[in-house]
Amino acid sequence: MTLLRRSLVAAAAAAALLAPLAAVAQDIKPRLIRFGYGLNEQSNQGRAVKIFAEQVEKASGGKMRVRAIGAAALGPDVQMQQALIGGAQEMMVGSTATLVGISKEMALWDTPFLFNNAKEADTILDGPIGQKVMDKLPEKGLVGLVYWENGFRNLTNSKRPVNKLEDLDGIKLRVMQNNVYLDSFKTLGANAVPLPFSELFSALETKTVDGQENPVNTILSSKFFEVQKYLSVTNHVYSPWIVMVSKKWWDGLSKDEQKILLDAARASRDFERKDTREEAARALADLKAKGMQVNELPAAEAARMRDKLTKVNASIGASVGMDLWNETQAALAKLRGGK
Ligand code: TK8
Repeated sequence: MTLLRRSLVAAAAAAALLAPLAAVAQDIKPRLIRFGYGLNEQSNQGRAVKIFAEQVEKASGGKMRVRAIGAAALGPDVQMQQALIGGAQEMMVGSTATLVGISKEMALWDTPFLFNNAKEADTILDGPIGQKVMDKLPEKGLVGLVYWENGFRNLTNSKRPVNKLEDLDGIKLRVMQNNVYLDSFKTLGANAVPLPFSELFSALETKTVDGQENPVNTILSSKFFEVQKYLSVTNHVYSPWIVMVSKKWWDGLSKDEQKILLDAARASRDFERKDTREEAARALADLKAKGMQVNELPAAEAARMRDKLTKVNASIGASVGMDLWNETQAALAKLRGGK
């Protein structure tokens, strides 16, 4: 054989070999899931996204890969929600409160003092009412998988301890981009300013705002203790996070792939709630050790705050629908009445 002929034969043989390989490679090219979140990697949110990612990769035998992208590197909650709707991003976890502009029923979870404890929150969120609220998402281009715990929210600021309602007067307080929060804190006398979470640390640092409200876990993991002196324990609302998928993308998955995601989301939820509660139990002591001055509101003042805050309830009922509102109140009454 001439040299030319030999190399032609070799090339043909190589092509014949490579063709099926290319087809196989196409087949096993993993599905990439860009999973965005707002807090940093060291937070309870970051830890739980990691658990989710590991389970998805394992259960799919590496055919689904999760690229976890934290610290709002894909944008704050509201921007990621739009990216999911448009199909430019596959998954995210964020506050239900920032989702209300898209799905008004989510405002149910903004109700001040709705839940008395974590058990009530779990029961309602994981039960038919939580599902009903989540079921409103697909018509908006989103699929909700599970609720995680952000937690009961507390106030911090750089001006003074909040011991009574009047101490909030004129405090420039960052709130989430959500009308219930805006109205609630205006009602309490604060100068409420909506801002995305990703801008919060520097807004506190530069004193663009005096204070904010978030669960103790976030106050710790986002290092707000570096720029906030006073922490007032108010537990004014229980704030859930919601794990969501782009519906555009979800609809193209097989039933098996969807099940892998749902199973992993449920496992991550169980991990996340346990981890968050363990961290919350030590967070106050940690924050004190880091120099924060912590106070509990006297009971009479807490009652005044509660009284003022629950004035927004009527407007929440109107916007989520009175059926859903009444169903929730009835379910809670039943939980509290029947042991
Ligand atoms: C993180 C936010 C955060 C929320 C807030 O993206 O904005 O204060 O509590 O957890 O969703």
